[in-house]
Amino acid sequence: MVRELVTLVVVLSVVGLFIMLLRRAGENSRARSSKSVQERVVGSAAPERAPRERKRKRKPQAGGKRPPTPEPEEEEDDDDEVAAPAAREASDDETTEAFKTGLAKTRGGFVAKLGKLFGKKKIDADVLPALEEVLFTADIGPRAADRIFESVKKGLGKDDLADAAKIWAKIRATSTAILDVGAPPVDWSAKKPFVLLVLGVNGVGKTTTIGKLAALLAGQGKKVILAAGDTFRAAAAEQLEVWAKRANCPVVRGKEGGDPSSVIFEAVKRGVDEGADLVICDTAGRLHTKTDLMDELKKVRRVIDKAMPGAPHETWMVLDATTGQNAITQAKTFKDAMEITGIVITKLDGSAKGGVILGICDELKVPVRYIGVGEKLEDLRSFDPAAFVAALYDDTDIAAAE
Ligand SMILES: Nc1nc2c(ncn2[C@@H]2O[C@H](COP(=O)(O)OP(=O)(O)OP(=O)(O)O)[C@@H](O)[C@H]2O)c(=O)[nH]1
Ligand SMILES: [Mg+2]
Repeated sequence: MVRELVTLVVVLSVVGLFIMLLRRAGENSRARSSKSVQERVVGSAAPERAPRERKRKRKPQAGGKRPPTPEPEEEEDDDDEVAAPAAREASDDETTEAFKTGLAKTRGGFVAKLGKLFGKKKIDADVLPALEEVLFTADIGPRAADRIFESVKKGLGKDDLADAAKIWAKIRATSTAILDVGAPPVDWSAKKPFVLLVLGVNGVGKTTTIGKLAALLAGQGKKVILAAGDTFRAAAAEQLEVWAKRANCPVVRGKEGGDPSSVIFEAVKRGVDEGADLVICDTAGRLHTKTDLMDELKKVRRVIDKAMPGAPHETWMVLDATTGQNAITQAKTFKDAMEITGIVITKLDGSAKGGVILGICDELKVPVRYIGVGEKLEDLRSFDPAAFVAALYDDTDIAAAE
């Protein structure tokens, strides 16, 4: 009996032990399976987040504009919106209207006289001598005057000369042909940095034009460096610095009375080292008759070429429209002394002699690149021969211009 009881206890203990072992095994397996779920959650979350993080880092680089920020996608869109208006091209109508404002005085001068001639109820071939007189006294230079006059005289028959619209059309076509010297637009990205040297006589508007141009190009996202090559007086560099602040670009300047070549050399070198898009070099005003000052300019050009072989890529002469035919003489003599690749005509807003552009293009065969129509930052217009001619000879409101 005792033996049977002992056997029962042993069997029960073994069974209990077995059940306990089974429970432990079950708990272990649950614990293992819950751990593996946790691992999967973590493991699966990681690849999901990774691409987003990569995307955040990559997007600003793709734009190539700015370092990564916490919300780069939105910032980039904002920037594009801000950048767009600066880079926007004006429509043809806007350009013509803007030219008309700048040419108000010129339109009140010889253009108004033409308007009076052709505005008569009846016109005929007898209009020719009067046309010749208006053109030759119009500050457009004798060559341009002759070219326009001959195109009307030889290009129109007797009947055509009774039609004011046909005469205007001939004048417009010949003027456009004179202004279109066949130069392609300037490609600022053709060189890095693109070096532009600006010269001209005293007070024509070189520094002002450089300031306006720097603002225009910096507004399009270009990195511009200015060179204060007018070391003749301290005020010149200070004036350029004021413009540079407005345009938000650096200026390289030297000591008053120092060598302009070394300042310009340093600016071009800096442009090369820093990967700038443009270096625009200001120079002191000078008369073409002063040999030593013209030699100084030649030295400036040689030194620029040392800092960057092949530079300057453009040399622009600034001319003041209010000086009329003097501007043509200045341009001709400067061009004889050195290569001039572009012209800027300033102060058209204050001059009745805007037609001088015709004479300059006809004599020099150098393209007019910009015109200045005021003293403010925005008063620089890219020159478009067709829009200029349309604005100059717009006869729809010729009476208002008289
Ligand atoms: N109305 C008008 N004034 C202008 C224009 N461009 C320049 N000016 C003015 O002309 C004057 C001379 O301009 P600057 O830019 O100093 O001329 P600059 O050729 O650099 O002169 P220098 O350095 O002394 O040879 C300033 O009073 C300018 O504001 C223009 O398009 N219209
Ligand atoms: Mg100046």
